[in-house]
Amino acid sequence: MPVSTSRLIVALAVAFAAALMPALLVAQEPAAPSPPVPFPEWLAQLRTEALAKGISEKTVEAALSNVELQPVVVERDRTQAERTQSIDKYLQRRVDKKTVKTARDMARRHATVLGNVSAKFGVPSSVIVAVWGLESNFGRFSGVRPTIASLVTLAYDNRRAPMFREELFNALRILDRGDIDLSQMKGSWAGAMGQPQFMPSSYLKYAQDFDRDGKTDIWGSETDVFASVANYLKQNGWTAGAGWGRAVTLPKGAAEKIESAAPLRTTGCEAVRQMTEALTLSRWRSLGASPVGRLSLPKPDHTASLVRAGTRNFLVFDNYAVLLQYNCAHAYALAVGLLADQIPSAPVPKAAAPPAPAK
Ligand SMILES: [Ca+2]
Repeated sequence: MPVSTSRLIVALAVAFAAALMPALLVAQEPAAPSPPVPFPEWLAQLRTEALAKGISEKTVEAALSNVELQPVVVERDRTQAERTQSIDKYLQRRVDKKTVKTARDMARRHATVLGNVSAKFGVPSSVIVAVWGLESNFGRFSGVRPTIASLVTLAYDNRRAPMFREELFNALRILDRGDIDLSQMKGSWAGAMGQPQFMPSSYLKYAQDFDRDGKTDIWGSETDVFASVANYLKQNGWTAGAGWGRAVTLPKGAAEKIESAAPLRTTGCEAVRQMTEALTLSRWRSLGASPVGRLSLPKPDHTASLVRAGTRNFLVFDNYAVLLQYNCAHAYALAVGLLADQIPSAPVPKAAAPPAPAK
């Protein structure tokens, strides 16, 4: 992997150079830069800023008076690149038989509420269940790290500190709303919260109180979780009834033709820049793309981009880019799509379905 390899090379080069240097020079090497402000001082500034932003004194006091830095958070953040694995392995592991079975069981168990959510937001229940499965193993593991302490740590000691500082203020706003108790506000070491793993800013934008109990609870209410996931996808452009993509095969030697017909995109997050520009399906067919399995491709004038993922190729539609908005990694978006394809969608209740367009 390029990141770890380059780090290793740098580390080896530094060690080698150090070995050649006279001891005196090595001793004078500056230490790694430490955060410029001591933590207690930094925290005091943070508290003042939170109050100035209109967050209540009660919340600031409860959340920040005894907060401590979490060394494990820093460690995880610094080593995450090294822990990634190949996309083929990831897909094998995340979309295995056991996960598919659990996903189907969950879709059946929650069929009524999923049908209602799907009717309101226009996102298939299979996709909602797949996102839920990938994010928190169907709500069984949504993270045990205290969100405030994780975000404080990342905002204090991190190269993306401004982003995490903003997320910390958002987390305090959520506490202020009374949706969740401080002791229950938990998630990943990186600040992603609850069963859909929303960052606090996503929670404030997209989370839903679909069971109408007055609390938007993405930690404990499956109904709220499903509606929050569906609303996230809808607000980011999910098109009802359009699917996400298909696995395809390409003929040998097609690479060159594809490269000139459909160059890689130049804007967007890293995963988007690894996708080709969109072409019509009829153009892809003329380049030799052929769907794998029994699922046929949609209408010939539908457009799609090519994603090369490990040993497999996929033609993906606009909804795929919406999955990348949730988590910008092909391993993730493909796992969601491939898992969703194996989950029958709950029927959308007629009464709750949007009215048919007038003739
Ligand atoms: Ca609720």
